[in-house]
Parts: sequence; structure tokens; C-alpha cells
Amino acid sequence: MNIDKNQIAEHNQQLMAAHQRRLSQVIDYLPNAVNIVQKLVDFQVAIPSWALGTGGTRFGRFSGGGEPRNLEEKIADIGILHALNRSSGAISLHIPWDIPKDYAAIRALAEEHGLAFDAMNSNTFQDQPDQALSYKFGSMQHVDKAVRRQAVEHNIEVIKHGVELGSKSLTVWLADGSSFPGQLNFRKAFQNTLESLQEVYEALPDDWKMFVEYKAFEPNFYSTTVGDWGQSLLYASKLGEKAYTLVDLGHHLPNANIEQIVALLLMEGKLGGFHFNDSKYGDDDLTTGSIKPYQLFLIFSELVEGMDARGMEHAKDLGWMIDASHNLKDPLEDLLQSVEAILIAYAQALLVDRAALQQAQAANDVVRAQEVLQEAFRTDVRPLVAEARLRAGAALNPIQLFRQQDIRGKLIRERGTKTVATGL
Ligand SMILES: [Mn+2]
Repeated sequence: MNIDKNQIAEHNQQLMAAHQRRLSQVIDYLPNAVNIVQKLVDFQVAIPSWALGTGGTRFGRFSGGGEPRNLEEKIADIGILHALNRSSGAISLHIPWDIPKDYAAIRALAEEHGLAFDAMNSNTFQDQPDQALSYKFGSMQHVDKAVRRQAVEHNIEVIKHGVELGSKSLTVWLADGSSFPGQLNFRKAFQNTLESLQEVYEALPDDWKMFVEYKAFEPNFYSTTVGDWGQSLLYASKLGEKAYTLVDLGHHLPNANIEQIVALLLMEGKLGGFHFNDSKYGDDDLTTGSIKPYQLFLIFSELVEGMDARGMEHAKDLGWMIDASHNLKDPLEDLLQSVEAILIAYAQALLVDRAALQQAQAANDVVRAQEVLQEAFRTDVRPLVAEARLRAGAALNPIQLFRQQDIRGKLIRERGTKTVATGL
């Protein structure tokens, strides 16, 4: 199912007058608006292949219908998102859920939709039907070397799939840890994990990056072997220059200061990528920006400041990915909302008057510092984000067009009501 260019043009024509009015108001008082719009056009957020179906909880799963049944249909779904917003130009795959049967055909299909292959994800948190040894007590941390070997070989296989598709990075998230005191020797678990990661690192092509994702708890509830950014940084530092920390916004203990974590990882040149989502209590995987939009802005403010300090390119030098789950909403509508929230926070961060903020900091003028940040945060940048979409050939209001065209209805008719996408 493809979105017709004429449908987008017609939709934009209907909204054009109102959009131009709102845009001219913003441009009037924002001197660098044109600059910001171009940066928004360039900024792409990778969509995870595992977030295109309805998510579940450990209590149940309520399917919505029309979910993608295979990798080809997942690419088609992201193609729909990208046609609507022109900001979702990459897909992040999870192996073994997304093993391509024909690399050339999958590459061609992605290209047809204008999609690149972002980070590849390995999976040693589940046992697969044909798997020899179990990950029940961990994978890379396991007391049995044979289990560790199996996890290493799986990751190397994931890299090989990625090389064939043109990906340039591997994300390793481990569920490894313990649920009861005494279950693990922490030091041995760390050393086993490091040794396993080193073997995977050795197999990494020269132009690849390895992202070491951390998570405070779940599925293990007493300790996690890559539990926080300090532990991830320790692994990444010991592994070498191709290894980086990946920050998933939902993987912290409550009230962690993520913006400070981001600032320091960037300072050390060890921030590799992001998994966007939002949460109220734990790893809730809710729509980005739906609960704590100010925190998202503060994180982006540190990202922009820190990347500029290192002369990094915003759009290309970090991996920008969504990692979310949708129990209630249509997954595609939810992802459109998340991408919009990310672009809004990014645009607001670009608005921060850095010179004024530095002056306020140097003078210990706490009130002024807050004013500078909140001036940017409270600016309605939505017309700039819409203008970026317009210039890129996307829809002024992607969700409205998604609904007007009854895209979910068409997907259900094409795929059925009982389809289940692989994922979390
Ligand atoms: Mn994640």
C-alpha cells in the first residue's frame, strides 16, 4: 500500500492557508527560522521493526488488526510513515524476527520507500525454538561458556545480516542479570559479559559501531549486568573506539537526570545512540513526549549544545531511534506522534539562546538561565515542523491524512484482522 503524491498535495492544499498564517507569525520573531527548518528536514528518526504491531503487557494483548506479517510488510508500514512525514527514513531490525530471505530484494524494497537500515538488534533475551542452549540464566554473563559462545555467535550472525543490508551498527541489549541476592557473582558476570562483547567487537567491520544499551531493571529485578550508564560506559571504554553507550529514555530509575547523563557521555565522545519513548513509572515505552515533554526538551538542549561543542553533525553522528510499544493506540499513529514530538523538542533546543545562557551561568543568574530555557520551550514551533514536512514533500498533518485515507482500514482489508507482528 503506497501513499499517492497527489493525495498529499491535495491534503496540503486544503491546509495551506492556515499553515501559512501560523508560519508567518513564528518567522516574524524567530531570526533563524529558515535554518531550523532545514535542520528539521535533514533529521531522520529510525523506526523499530518491532513497534509496528500492537504491544502487550504480561497480562494480555489486544490486537488492532492489519499488522505486518513479515519483513516486507514492516518495510511497507514504515514506507507509509515516511511518505506521510519524510522524517522516518530508516528502519531498525531485530534478529531473528526479521531475517531477510533475499537481501537484494529487501534492499530494493527499502530503497523504493526511501529507507535506510539503521542499527541491527540482536536477541538473547528469548529462547528460539531451534536453539541448543537456554538463556534462562543469562546469555553473555552465563556461567557456562557454551551458552556465552552461542550468544556471541548469534550477535556475529546479526552483524552479517546487517552488512548485507548496508547497516552500520549493532545494538546489544542484554536481559542478563539476577532476580535474587546471591544468585550471581557480580564481578564474574561483568567479566564474562565483557569477554563475550569483546568477541563480538572483534567481528565488527571497521566502519561499524557497537551500541551497548543499559537498563536498570526488568526482566531481572535484583541486578542487571549492564544496569546503568556507568556500567555501559565501562564496557564501551574497555571494548574500544567503535563501542558506544546507547541511552534508552525508559531504562533509568525514576527521576534520573537523563540530560546530565547525555551531556557527560557526549563530553567523553561515548554517546552512540538513542531510543526514544516516554514513561511515568518504569520502562513504560509510551509515546515520546506524551508524559514529560520538558524533560525531552532538556535532553535535546544538552544534545545540541554537546554536539555543537564537538563539531558533530546533528542528523548523522548519533543513532536516533524510537523504541516504543503501543497497547492502546494504532501503532502507526503512535509512531507519527513520537516523531513529531522528537522534532518539536529538537526545534525548541535549536532555539535556545546559547550566548545568553552562558552569560547567565557565568553570572550565577539562576533566574535568567531558567528564563532562557523556558523561552525556547514555550515557543510554539509546530509551524516550523510542518513547514519542514511541506518542503520535504510530506503531509502538513500526517495523522489527519492517515485517518482521511483510512489507511488502517485498507491494511486490515489487505492483511486481515488477526495478523500478529513479531515484536514486544
Ligand atoms: Mn531500547
